[in-house]
Amino acid sequence: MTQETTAPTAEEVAAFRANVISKLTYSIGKDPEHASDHDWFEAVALATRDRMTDEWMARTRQVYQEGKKRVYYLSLEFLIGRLLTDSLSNLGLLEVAREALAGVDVDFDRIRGLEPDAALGNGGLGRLAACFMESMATLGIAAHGYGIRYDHGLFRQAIVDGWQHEQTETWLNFGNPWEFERPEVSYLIGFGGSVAAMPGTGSNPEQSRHFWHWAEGVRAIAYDTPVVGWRGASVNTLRLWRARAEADFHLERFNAGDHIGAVAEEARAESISRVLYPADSTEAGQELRLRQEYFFVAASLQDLLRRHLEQRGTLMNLPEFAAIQLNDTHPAIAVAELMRLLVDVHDVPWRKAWELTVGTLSYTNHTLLPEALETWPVGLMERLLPRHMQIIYLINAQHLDALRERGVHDLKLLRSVSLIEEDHGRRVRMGNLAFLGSHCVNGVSALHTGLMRETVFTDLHSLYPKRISNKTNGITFRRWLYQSNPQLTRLLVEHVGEELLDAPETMLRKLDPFADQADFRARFAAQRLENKQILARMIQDRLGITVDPNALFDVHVKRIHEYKRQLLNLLHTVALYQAIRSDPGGNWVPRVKIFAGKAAASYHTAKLIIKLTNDIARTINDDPTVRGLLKVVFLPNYNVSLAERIIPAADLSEQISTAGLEASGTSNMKFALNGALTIGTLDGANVEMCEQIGADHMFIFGMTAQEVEARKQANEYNAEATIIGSPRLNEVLMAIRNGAFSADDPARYTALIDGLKWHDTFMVCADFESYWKAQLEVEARWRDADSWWRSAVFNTSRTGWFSSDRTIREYAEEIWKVL
Ligand code: DL6
Repeated sequence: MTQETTAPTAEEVAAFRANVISKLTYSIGKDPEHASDHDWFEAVALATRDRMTDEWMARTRQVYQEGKKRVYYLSLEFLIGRLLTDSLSNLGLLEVAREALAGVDVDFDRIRGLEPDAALGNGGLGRLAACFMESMATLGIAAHGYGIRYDHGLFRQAIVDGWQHEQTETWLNFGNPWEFERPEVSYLIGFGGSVAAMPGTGSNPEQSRHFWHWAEGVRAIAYDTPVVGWRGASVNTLRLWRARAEADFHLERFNAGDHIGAVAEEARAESISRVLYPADSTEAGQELRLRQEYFFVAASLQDLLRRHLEQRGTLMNLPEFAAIQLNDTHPAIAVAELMRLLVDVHDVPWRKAWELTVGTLSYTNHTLLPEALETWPVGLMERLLPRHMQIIYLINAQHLDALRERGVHDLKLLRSVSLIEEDHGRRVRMGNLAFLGSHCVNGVSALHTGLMRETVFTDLHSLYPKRISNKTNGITFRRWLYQSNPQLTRLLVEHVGEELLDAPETMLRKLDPFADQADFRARFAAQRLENKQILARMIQDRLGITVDPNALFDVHVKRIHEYKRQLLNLLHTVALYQAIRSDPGGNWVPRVKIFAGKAAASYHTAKLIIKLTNDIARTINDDPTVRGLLKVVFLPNYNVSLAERIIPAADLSEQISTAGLEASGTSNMKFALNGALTIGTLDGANVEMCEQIGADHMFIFGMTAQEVEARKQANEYNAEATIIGSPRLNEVLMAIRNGAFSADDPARYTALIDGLKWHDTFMVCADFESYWKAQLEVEARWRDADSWWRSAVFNTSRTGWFSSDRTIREYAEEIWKVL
């Protein structure tokens, strides 16, 4: 598929081929006869990077000359995936590259599959950052992403005997052709030590500057990756930091026989960028995690202040020319670090420094889950970042004083808005720090933002009522439609024209009338079948399971977490299995249940849910009575590239979190854009999808967030009674509990099922019957093909609003003030 407006000319193809061969020869040192597929991949990537570089430099010069305001997106995660198709497609060179390689007998599709996924993120939050980078380049916003260049990204998931095993991810084994190492761009980052007031700067803590005598220095080295926008609109920079020891290797110690000690310092420093922190919304990390957060924030702030000073000569106008977005609380230490740099290093008076800090920073909240709202023990902060702790105390004192001056004396309220949590040992609340240090705080869906105002930030919101706003997430259509689903893209372009590619937000709506045309629906269904056949082949190759592409592909792919309720889907799977077994001759809708996702390494229950999925899959797939009417598949190692294969092949998208717990979700948007129908709760962005697409074209079920909350508050939820009231649910739970799927270890799921009976924190049982009914509606709709495909078309045509270009435009206009 090409997104190029015209077919490539012979000259373009020849020129690109010459570039590739030149890279192969002079950068890789191979001649075409002896080049491996990997050599070809690298040569094409390098040639593509060259095409970006001219524009990148021109763009950098232009931003400088025009004195444009810059956006800095600070994120501990960028879930990039592969870049080859993305970059070529955005440059309009996809077909050029394909033809250029075909001319030397190299298959483009084979070599693009060799690129490792850059998995520098855990899930939605990291992927959002990657989509935002692409949208900012597309919209011509001068932006820099800042993060960490982890040696090892998110672990590779192997499934052994049904259990998840974590294996080291090695994306850098063959180098990274997209990046430029910048050894000359490096900063020293301190840790530990002590703090002293600078002599002669006064005893008032607000007026005195301090000197931080750190005990340990770590060097941050920059690596730059160009990020190109659609049709090469502009090229921005993703700057990732790698940690190196401050001092060179200790040759004298080594020569004296201390071979380990000589490298210990290097190992300690480099561990900061060694591995992406493996947990996601579970117990947040300890010292190393805090070191990572401070490391990348400190390097990024030094870097951007240097750039600003070089260009403007003063920091007094920082908010006018720089907007720094904190992606979750992970970079929240930026509030204290920016204050430290301004006050201690650049001699800015405290109050002015605070005004500049708040004016420059803004913060996005991505979760209300208490375990993911970061807090750091005061003791750890004092030991690792002593000056920052002083600054945090001072910010807090001024904040609480100001409130008292405004007549706020309610102790409960003052305690809740304090930066220090006193109840469970003294801890610094990073969410409150980010809130106070930012002029704008945003949630990621309308429901989530409302809940932020009503729950975690209710008191801060009452004091700063204008600070919170909503910016519903979005996805880049370039990757999630044009590149991942060329068949559908081609069909859409054929019907509404090339303009669709440039303005999908408005143009997709023009497809609405086609939903009522039978031949269009047939072609829409045909492209899906093609994608399903591709996925079916992959399932056969990877798992040896044969699935029928004509069956309903019911897909649940995302991180494995109790609140996302893969367990609810499994209960439905077993209920369906039991129903088919008791009436094997019934008129069943053939279904393939497809699961994929990683569990945090330390999250026992999530890992058990993966095992249960595989146990259920084995039992059902081996049972001849179901005659293939139901198949269950768990595809290992879910990542961006696998998502690009699965999403275009899905008929049904499972978005079934307990209402109020999924901040937004973004895979929900990707599925809908590709024409899958959603079965989901009124949670996160599902609510706005319902408004855009229409509830008739989705299967909404379950309790609302308000109902969930009301039940919790009333303390009236009794899962056991619910189970007793539902013979179907009871039978499913008993089967799992009694070892029907785990004959080798019949007690394997006892605790899991008893947990549902006694606590059911995520209200799985409460929503079961409603989910079962919604699934019956799914089957009824599937049988009525006209109605199904009509809804499928509406899902695609009405998802334009969820483009990350729309989201970024909102950030740019309302928060960053750059458009
Ligand atoms: O905003 C991106 C993404 C949302 O779509 C998901 O709903 C939400 O769970 C995720 N949040 C996190 C937060 N984890 N931590 N910390 O990943 O953000």
